[in-house]
Amino acid sequence: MESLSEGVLKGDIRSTAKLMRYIEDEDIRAMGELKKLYSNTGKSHIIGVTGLPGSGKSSLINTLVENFRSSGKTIGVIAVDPSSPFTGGSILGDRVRMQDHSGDKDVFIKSLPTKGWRGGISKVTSRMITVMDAMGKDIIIVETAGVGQTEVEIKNLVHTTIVVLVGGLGDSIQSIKAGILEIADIYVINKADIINTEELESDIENLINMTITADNYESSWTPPICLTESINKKGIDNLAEEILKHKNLLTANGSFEDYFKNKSNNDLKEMIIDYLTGLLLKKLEDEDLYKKLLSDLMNNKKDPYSVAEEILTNFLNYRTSS
Ligand SMILES: Nc1nc2c(ncn2[C@@H]2O[C@H](COP(=O)(O)OP(=O)(O)OP(=O)(O)O)[C@@H](O)[C@H]2O)c(=O)[nH]1
Ligand SMILES: [Mg+2]
Repeated sequence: MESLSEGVLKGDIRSTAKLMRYIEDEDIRAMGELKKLYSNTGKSHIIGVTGLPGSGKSSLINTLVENFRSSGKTIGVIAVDPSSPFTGGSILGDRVRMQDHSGDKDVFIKSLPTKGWRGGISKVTSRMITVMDAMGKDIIIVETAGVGQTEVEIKNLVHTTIVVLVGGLGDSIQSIKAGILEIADIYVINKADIINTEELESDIENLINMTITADNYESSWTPPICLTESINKKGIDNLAEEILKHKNLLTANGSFEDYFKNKSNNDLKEMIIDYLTGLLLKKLEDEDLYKKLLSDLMNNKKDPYSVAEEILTNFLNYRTSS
């Protein structure tokens, strides 16, 4: 019988979906397949699309995919969805907004909930990228909402980071606080049809100028600002061009390949840390001192912070003196 990885390499949707389910469930069977896929990776251009909830990321991706498809590129999309009723994000929502491509076998869309990952969302996303890369997708787009940690993590997961903003309402100031602006390779100001973009544009220009004059600025890339109306499909050709320019620069200066080396290194560390954490905890729990301190904690004689400190100190002493 054909293995899942063999199916993935042939572009089989059912094998791919099944392997992705194993990855989501942290099913050990995923590892054997991922091992076999790794040598077929390192070709896709990975693009991150982040920005505040509701800024139009999914609509923009939908339109971008159409643009890339018209030039014959195959696409994978990973939508990390906030799954919160307050942001309006939902697995169904993203499917609906990207449904233009549901009948296209060269577009593979995978939605992931943000919540409930033991090992963190970046590990699961990284493994999904491996699968789509091995599947032969030319371009892989990762959508994350800029809330919490994810927007900073996305920078390390992709080659090209696109930050989607909307003018008005002091949006730029909010975003600077959230730390999204610093990570942009390309700025998009979306909904240009309904909201004035000038103020935000000049704010971003100022920010870019500040970054360029900073002493530590070494890059030869100045982030462009693209105005879009994703629902009217305006400004998308220009955005696609900027994405390609960025890819060409990364390829020319070696960063395109470096990304994959860093990814391998991160995947290695993540797997080791996962395993070691479990192993160490189990060993610690077998220690008499641990049991005693745990019982003190349970009897309200101690607080968890002091106990943790005592355990770690003792454990480290034990390690260094032996
Ligand atoms: N007028 C206008 N509306 C837009 C534009 N782009 C998106 N929208 C609308 O904005 C709303 C949010 O769009 P989404 O694409 O779901 O935004 P998102 O950033 O993916 O949202 P989350 O995934 O929930 O964070 C939808 O109702 C879209 O139709 C645009 O260019 N102009
Ligand atoms: Mg979305």
